[in-house]
Amino acid sequence: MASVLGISVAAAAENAFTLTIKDHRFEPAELRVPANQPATLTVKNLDATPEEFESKSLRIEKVIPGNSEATFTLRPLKSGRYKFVGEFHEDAAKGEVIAE
Ligand SMILES: [Cu+2]
Repeated sequence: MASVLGISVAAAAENAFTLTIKDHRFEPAELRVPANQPATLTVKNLDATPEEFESKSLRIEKVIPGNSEATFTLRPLKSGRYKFVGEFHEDAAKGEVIAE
C-alpha cells in the first residue's frame, strides 16, 4: 500500500499550489497550473471569518473556517480557465485556475 500511495503523493507533491484568502480576496487571483497533470491545491484562509471555496468547474465546494486551511486534489485539467469564488464574499473573492 505504501508504494502505491507513495507514487501518487510524490506526483502530487511536484504540483502543489497554494492560494491565500486575505481581506476576502484570493492571492494570487490567477493561479497557473500545468495542464493534464494531477495537482494539489491548498487554500489558506488568513481571515478570521469562514469562507466557502467553491468552483463548479473544478468540482470543489468546501467551507474553510477562519485561520484554517484545506487541501484539495485537482484532477488532470484540460487547458483552460476554471473560475472559483469565495461564496461568502463573492463580490471580492474570485479568481481562476489557468491550466496550460
Ligand atoms: Cu456553495
